[in-house]
Amino acid sequence: LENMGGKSIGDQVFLSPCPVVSPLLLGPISVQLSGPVNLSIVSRRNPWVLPGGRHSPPRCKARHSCAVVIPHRNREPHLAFLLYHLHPVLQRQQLHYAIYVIQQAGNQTFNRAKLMNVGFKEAMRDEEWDCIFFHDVDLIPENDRNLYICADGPKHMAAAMDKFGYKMPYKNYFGGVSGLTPEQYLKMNGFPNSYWGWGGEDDDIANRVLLAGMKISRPSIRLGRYKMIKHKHDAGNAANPNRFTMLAQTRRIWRLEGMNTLNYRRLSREQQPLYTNITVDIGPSE
Ligand code: UDH
Ligand code: NGS
Repeated sequence: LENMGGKSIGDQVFLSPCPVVSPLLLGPISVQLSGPVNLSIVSRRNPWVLPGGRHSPPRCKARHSCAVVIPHRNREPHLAFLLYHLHPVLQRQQLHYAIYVIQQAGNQTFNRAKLMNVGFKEAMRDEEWDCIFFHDVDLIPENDRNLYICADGPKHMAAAMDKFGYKMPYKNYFGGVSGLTPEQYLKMNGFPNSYWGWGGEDDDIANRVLLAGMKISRPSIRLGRYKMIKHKHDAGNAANPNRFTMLAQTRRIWRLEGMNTLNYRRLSREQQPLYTNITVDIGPSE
């Protein structure tokens, strides 16, 4: 047991803290976008993941915990592909973690930011996570040294996406994957609930970060690399024609609308082998 990094006192096993830098990290990851992946393949390759998609390092006490929230509807092949890559990355980073998939019920217009607010609330019911990551289903990390650990300011993880030539498309881009401590998230009153359809909600979130007096933190372009699974616009997620008018109002609105006005109806919550599946009715757009 001592060799495994633990001490036994009575029936309890006390593990020593994990190393500051995980010895399991590999650096760049080759992400092959061809070939079929399904959830049973992912389960077989991740035998130590517990129901609900939870995991802790087996031989040391994790220094950091995180919940990963994935807003989702009707993208099952992408979800399997993301889990195939993300579970091993989080394990190599020696994190204590759980993955939450937040499913929008019905076929009303999609609302990514509201689903992420729901994910925050649902994840925090389970545990006081150190950090909550908000993760598009189609973005695959390409370097496991891009750590799923929070920073001094809200962290934009996807600083270098392949579709933007592995650089930022514009200065305050905050889309794709981001991570916030509960304190950072609450300081900016969470995310807007009012962006129905594609576009603008990530810019609103970036504005909230700045308006709440925080600074965006980012990994280097070398580490913050993500590959996007190519896809077409989804049905039910047409571009939001109001997004520019709405963005002009963030300064006035952010304290009044967000986490403090979130309402939704939870339809189900299941512990799947690789993730916690939460289906919600977030209402029709107003
Ligand atoms: N999402 C779903 N289902 C939907 C819509 C969105 O699960 O029907 C989630 C998913 O996590 C996705 C995220 O919301 O990664 C963001 O939506 P998106 O991937 O549609 O947005 P993105 O900006 O792509 O990545 C827009 C379509 C680009 C089409 C380009 C055609 N060449
Ligand atoms: C901006 C959008 C963002 C979007 C980004 C990248 O123009 O929501 O493009 O889009 N902002 C507005 O529409 C106000 S992408 O190239 O991924 O389709 O994330």
